Amino acid sequence: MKISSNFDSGNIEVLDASNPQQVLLAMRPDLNSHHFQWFHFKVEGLTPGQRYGFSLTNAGQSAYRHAWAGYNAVASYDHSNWFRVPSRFEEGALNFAIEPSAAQVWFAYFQPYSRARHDWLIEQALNKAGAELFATGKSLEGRAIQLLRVSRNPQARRKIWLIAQQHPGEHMAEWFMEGVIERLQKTDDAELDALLQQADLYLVPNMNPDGAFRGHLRTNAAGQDLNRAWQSASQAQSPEVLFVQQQMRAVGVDLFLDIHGDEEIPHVFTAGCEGNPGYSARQEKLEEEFRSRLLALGAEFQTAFGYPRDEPGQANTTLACNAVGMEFDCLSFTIEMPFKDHDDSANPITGWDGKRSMQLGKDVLSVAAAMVGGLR
Ligand code: GEM
Ligand code: ZN
Repeated sequence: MKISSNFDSGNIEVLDASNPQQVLLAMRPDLNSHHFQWFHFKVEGLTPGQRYGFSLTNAGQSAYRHAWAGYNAVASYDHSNWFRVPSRFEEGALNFAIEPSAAQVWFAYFQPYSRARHDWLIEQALNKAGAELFATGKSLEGRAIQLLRVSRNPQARRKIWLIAQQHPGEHMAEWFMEGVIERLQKTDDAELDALLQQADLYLVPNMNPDGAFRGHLRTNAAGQDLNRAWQSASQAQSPEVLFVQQQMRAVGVDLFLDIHGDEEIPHVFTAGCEGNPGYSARQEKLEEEFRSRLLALGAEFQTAFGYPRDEPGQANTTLACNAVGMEFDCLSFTIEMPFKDHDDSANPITGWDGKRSMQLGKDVLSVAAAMVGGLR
């Protein structure tokens, strides 16, 4: 058996592979940071039908160590079709086993969104969705951070921003963006037409390419959590955020959505700006309208479960959602998708996955279309 992780978003260390029934593994922390939770590795040389067991021995010390209960790892024989493998969190380790039907299998924390697919997605956006490359930032390690603009009416007044995967292990976020970009390729979409009559879209499909490539959970190559850098972005520590902030200040923002994944909560939910200094009744009404419209259209979404609401004035304004909502006095949300499943419509075979993330992206465009006239 050969175990490898020296590829895009790979992350695993092999501690002891002498017993194929219980291969001992460990997740590697983010560079210059103590966070870890993401894993992604390939196992080759398997005998189909035989049982193999794997143990992530340091799961109990991970960033969200309470998140493993009720979590099942994902696996794939072709790195394209992913399925859940029953997993158990016991004595600080996450254990799962497989009787493979092929000689090789990949395991991951969530269906990975590769850099190769990212490059393809940018091409799709430019060649098929009518997007233009509005600006390109650079990560610390020199990877491109594309800011796409979709502008179909020169008179459109609203600016709608969607950014994804500030947290590099939250791969569902770029799947969501793929859904957005796929819908933008439709030619007979009245909602989309209405939206783009009034608004330009600004899309950043991947905010943290270094972290994603390195198999990080939460930080960039400097060990900086980008979603804590929005009051102190710097070229040295967080050029990824600095780039987007500069573009936002040049363009303006009327609606901001920051796309994330949550390790613990088995539901799709939003987090808003209720704790911001200056949070207004107007913003509150817009937040309520967004949530009720997303519910009403039957999206995989709910409002019963989520983060505790911030007390008035107590928001952490280093977060993108809060910083942008405050600076631009606009509707601003963090959208959270689960690593586990959306229990309101659970699918034990796949759990929450890329396809469902894509659909949510499409559904959110419908809400934006319905609300675009009332954003200001
Ligand atoms: C969070 S972001 C959400 C918290 N937002 C509000 N408004 N309370 C983070 O950055 O830690 C979760 C995530 O990473 O997905
Ligand atoms: Zn996140």
